[in-house]
Amino acid sequence: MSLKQQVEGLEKEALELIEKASDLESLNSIRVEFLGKKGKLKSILKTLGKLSPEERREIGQLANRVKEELEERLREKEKLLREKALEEELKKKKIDITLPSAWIETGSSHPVISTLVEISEIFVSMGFSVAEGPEVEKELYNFDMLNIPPDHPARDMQDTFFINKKGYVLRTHTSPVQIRAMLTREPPVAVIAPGRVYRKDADPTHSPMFHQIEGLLIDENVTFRDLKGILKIFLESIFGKNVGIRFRPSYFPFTEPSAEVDISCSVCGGTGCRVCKGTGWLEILGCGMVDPNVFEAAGIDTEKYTGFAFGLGIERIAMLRYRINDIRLLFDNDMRFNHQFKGIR
Ligand code: FA5
Repeated sequence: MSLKQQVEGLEKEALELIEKASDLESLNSIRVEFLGKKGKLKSILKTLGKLSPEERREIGQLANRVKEELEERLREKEKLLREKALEEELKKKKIDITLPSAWIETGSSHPVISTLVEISEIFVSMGFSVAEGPEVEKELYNFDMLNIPPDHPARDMQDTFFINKKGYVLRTHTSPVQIRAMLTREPPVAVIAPGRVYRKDADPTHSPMFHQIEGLLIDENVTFRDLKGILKIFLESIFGKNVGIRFRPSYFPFTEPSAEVDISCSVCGGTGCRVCKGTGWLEILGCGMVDPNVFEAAGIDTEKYTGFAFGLGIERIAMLRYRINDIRLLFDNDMRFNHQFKGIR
């Protein structure tokens, strides 16, 4: 067989094999077999030296054409096989977008916590900073230094949970943080103290664990008018300009004069319900001018400084905002209730 016939035969054989190749692997072995360094085409070309110059040119040209053609065919076939492989892969991984998705429960902040954060932000925007104190508190700070000595009837105003450590109680209000602030800061002082407090109390508007935010401002020439102004700004930002606000004279051992503040009941719109006990109003905070006895106990100059303090009940505010008619709903952890507050902030 002449060299020309051998090259043409090789071309035919290779083209047939390329045509039949069904995967990339066999295509690659065809490439190696025919065009590789030790491939069939190369070994034929090695014998070129034995030919006359004309024959060498002719076979040389033929071999080049065959090489180019085979390369071209291999490229085309490779493209085709790659597309086919991808198609099959996609077919295998086909996603049924009509299938129901896996249920992922998203959490949300509790209405009491969102209310607490929102209230804190309002006071922080007015220049108050946030202070903290422990929930297991010294009786000294929870009562004595707040002008409530042992055996004073005022201790009965807040039914206390005592613990097995003498001299300590579960704090009944956030007011002991006032004492902590006075003992550690120099006036002027402007702090709020949000946190949990505990009392032996349970009915639709009283919970044994609830949250308060304490406020304390000490400076020269602070008056009751400043207290009213600050609370008015705060209440209007939470409840809107049309909210009914009522200051009622009251008594707290650590403030003089003292007041309690009521808000018109948004649960019933003021007509009377079990939240407002038929009165149309709900008490949300206690406040007053810091009693000089408290300043003296904490070593603050009563000649120079005056101050106001307030303590507000977060749950009561959350109840009015979201029209919740029983405080206990806030702590039952019923998911049907909790889910209603998703995305309120
Ligand atoms: C006090 O706790 C005072 N420390 C507040 C204060 C601070 C007065 C600074 C003056 C100066 P009182 O016991 O009234 O006050 O409680 C304050 C608020 O907490 C109430 O207005 C009410 O909104 C809320 N509150 C009281 N008891 C409960 C309870 N058991 N459950 C839910 N909220 C309550």
